[in-house]
Amino acid sequence: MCRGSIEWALAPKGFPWPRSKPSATVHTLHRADHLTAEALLTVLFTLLFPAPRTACRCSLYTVDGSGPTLDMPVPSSFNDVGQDGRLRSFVGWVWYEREATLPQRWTQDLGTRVVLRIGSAHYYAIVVSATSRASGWWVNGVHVAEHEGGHLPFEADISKLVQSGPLSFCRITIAINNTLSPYTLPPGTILYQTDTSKYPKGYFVQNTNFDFFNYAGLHRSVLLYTTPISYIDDITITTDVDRDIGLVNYQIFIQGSEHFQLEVFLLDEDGRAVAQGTGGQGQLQVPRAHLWWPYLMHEHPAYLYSLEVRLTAQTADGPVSDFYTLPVGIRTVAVTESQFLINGKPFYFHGVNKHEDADIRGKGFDWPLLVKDFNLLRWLGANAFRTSHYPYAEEVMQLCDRYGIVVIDESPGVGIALAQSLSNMSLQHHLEVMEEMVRRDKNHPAVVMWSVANEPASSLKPAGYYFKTLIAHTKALDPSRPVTFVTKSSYEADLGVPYVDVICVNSYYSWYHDYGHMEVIQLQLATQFENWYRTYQKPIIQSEYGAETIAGFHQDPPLMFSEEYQKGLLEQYHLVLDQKRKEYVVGELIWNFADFMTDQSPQRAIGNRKGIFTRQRQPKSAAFLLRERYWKLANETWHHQSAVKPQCVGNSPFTF
Ligand code: BDP
Repeated sequence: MCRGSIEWALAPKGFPWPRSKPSATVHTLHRADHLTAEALLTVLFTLLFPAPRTACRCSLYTVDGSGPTLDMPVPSSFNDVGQDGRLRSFVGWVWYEREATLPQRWTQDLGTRVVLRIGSAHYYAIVVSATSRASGWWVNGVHVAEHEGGHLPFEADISKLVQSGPLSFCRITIAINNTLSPYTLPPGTILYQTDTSKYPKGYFVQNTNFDFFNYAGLHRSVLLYTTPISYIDDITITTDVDRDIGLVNYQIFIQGSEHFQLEVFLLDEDGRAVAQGTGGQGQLQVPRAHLWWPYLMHEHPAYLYSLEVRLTAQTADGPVSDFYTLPVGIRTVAVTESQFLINGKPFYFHGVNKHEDADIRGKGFDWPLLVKDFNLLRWLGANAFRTSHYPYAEEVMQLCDRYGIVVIDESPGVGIALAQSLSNMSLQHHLEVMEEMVRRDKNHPAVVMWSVANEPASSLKPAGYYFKTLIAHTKALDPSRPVTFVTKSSYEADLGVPYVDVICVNSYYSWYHDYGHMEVIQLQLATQFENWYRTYQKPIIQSEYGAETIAGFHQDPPLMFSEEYQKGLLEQYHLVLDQKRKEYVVGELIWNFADFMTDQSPQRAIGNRKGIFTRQRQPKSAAFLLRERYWKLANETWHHQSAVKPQCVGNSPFTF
């Protein structure tokens, strides 16, 4: 497979988000914000898929590239852009390919390191690159990277390849397989149907235990960027506060040279240096620090300093310099028996669960959609969300930092239903996923807690060891944040909850149980909270609750699926939440922010309709109910001395 002599790098240790900087250029293969002229010429990848459906990874090596092709935008899921139903439900390998003309300096200057960065390829990806136009695609290519898991970035150093010949040309081929197994995250199974009286020969379907469509493709940015050969590979920031002094602890990792000097400056929002240091690790002290506060908790939320890191390294070819700027929010997070504290003040999560999901693009990253969602969150008075049920795009996390939207950052550990998926093999992969996720998101002040899974089979016997190990590992990777997973097991049976810092519990009273009977919600919900708290004395978040609602369906008295029923159910939950938040309930996250696509089933009318917004982001009646509640909660939890309180003014988008 590896037909070249290139030294290829699999997901190096660090790789901070590439930002344009004096020592680096970013050349995106598709996005408008960094686009160069060459990239504009071809914005479409070609997707090729073999006609017979095959779930076998090895078909990659025999396929000759024949078969239908179509132009494919990136980022996007491939499923919904075409008119061929077979592509929508396709399971197996697809190939993305495109050519890029590189700036001459990248290919001629051996002191430049050229990196290919893939934001997300769902699910399994093999990347091959070539600099020759000879023979067809996939031939003469050099294997540059391979990655498992659809929601986290990976990189390959392709310098040697692109600098090996006279051409400023590079072809990138990315083979992606969306087949899931009991050992992938999320897990899935392939069911072969062998009864030839009912199914054609070789027929199979892919089954999953999670409730969202298994969209696949290149979901996030594919970038080419450069650094010098000696470069800043990773930065870890933790912050603390001592009276009014902000403490910023930094650790910087360098690659490509053992002899270097580092200078570090912390700039405030006006660009003034407020602290400085030298060396690979240290502590910066910021007198009268502006803290990073969540949205609606302070009149100046989300204060971000900038950490400027300047590297001067000695290499065989002389000195080189690299430069990186990282936004830094100074804040603390702590958990007591009954509270979640941010900057020492009780924080109540009033927010949503989301999905990366939209018409046509599926799980493909889309700036207008993202900005719309943030405007809706702020309109709603939401101060938090959970990245149900996988890590979201890096741009999402960046906006959370900027707007003060607090994040429970969840791994793709969703649908862990079989004992096999709690095996050592699965655990090993899950540990690696947490490493990738913590490495990617550790410096975001908005991230206040890790969630390692959603609704796993946590009452099965292996779950105790699995979650003990997984949570301990995550804490070792990042001792500065609490760790949880989201449970739907009973308080008596759950074997993972003893290891979490905060209990996150999902329940669907009067929806999946006692459906139609809203009168039982208050009793059942109060019992749920009391049982968990009596057993563990840990703060609790109602991490999901909600009701399926078809926008425009009205029934009074309320019936299931009507807007009135969704509102009525929410109101019943709120009555109990209002009692228990005075004691130990520290948050409520509605299921779901917006309607989203799922597999087809008799329970789903073109997707899950529990959104308070439609998939097109239009409000159902419940959105207005929730908005009133969230702004009321915001007024109660406003902590700054200033008398100015947040206000929800009519329908104005500028509500603070
Ligand atoms: C919860 C799951 C979520 C589902 C939701 C539902 O965590 O992924 O979409 O149920 O059924 O149990 O709507």
